[in-house]
Amino acid sequence: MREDRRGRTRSGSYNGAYDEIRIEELEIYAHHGVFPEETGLGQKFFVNAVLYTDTHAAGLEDELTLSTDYGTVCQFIHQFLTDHTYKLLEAAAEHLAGRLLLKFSLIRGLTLEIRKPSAPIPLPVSSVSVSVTRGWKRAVIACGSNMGEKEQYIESAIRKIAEDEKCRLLQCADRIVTKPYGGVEQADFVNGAVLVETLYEPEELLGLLNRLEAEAGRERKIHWGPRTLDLDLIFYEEEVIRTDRLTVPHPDMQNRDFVLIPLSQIVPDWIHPIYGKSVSVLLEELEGKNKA
Ligand code: A4P
Ligand code: MG
Repeated sequence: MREDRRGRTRSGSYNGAYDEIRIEELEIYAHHGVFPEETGLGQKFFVNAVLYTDTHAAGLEDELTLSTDYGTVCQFIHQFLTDHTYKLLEAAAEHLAGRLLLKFSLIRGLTLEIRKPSAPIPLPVSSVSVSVTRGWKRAVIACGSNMGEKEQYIESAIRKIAEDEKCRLLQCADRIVTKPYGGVEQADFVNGAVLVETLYEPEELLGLLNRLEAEAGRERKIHWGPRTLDLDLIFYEEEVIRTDRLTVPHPDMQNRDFVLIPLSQIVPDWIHPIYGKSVSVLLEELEGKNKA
């Protein structure tokens, strides 16, 4: 369940998009396949797409510029699948889905199916297909620095995140100066946080954050020690993730005012998926504990 931008909470949405534009059985002659006869001669493909969007304004105004022109989308799909050659339907679907989401800004998410009715299988099968669902996901990233030009390290990281084509910066908290947390004696930190929407999966987003830390000359010497730049993934949608490389929500965020203060400015109502409490409530509770 989540709240849409009209203030209601409904289930089954795709990032606040409850409406669908459907494209069915778009026929395209193209050259995707593993076998030489497929890439050489080519064959027919059929594309089905469900575009998750919000058609409310376009519907009320009866105005195409407020919606996504399905004709243009069909042309785009046709052009893409004839300009490129992929061995796998998985690759064709993955790359096409990403390009559609980058090109058509009102599409929040999509389900894309590419079907091959004449796949070279020596058995009576009417068709094979791959279907993927992709879309813009919301994520919250916290940033910190306590070495050198602290503000500049943070500014530059936020600029690079905003410039990445698979990220859109939605909100940016004010920077705050904080005392070091964690028992290591070190200089004060500058902390901040941003809300982004992204086409990256969580591990890919972590990869981007780690790259930006490396570009800022970050060295991992002392756990919780001084750093030019620290970028932590705090939330990724309502997901709870525990892998060797990544824990989301960040496991110590509820104990850190330098995370909760910037978050309370940009996402005060975001519900922590494990504690079931909003960021503002977590901050109130932490402030209560710190006073006690
Ligand atoms: N990792 C797992 N989950 C995540 C996640 N959600 N976001 C892994 C980012 N990274 C995640 O992190 C070690 C590994 O954690 C990463 O390689 C990644 O795969 P690190 O940043 O290299 O190690 P670290 O910073 O020494 O440890 P840690 O626990 O990440 O420290 P934090 O949490 O970053 O805290 N005091 C103030 N006032 N302000 C601060 O910003 N920061 C810290 C460091 C200590 N005290 C502070 C501040
Ligand atoms: Mg870190």
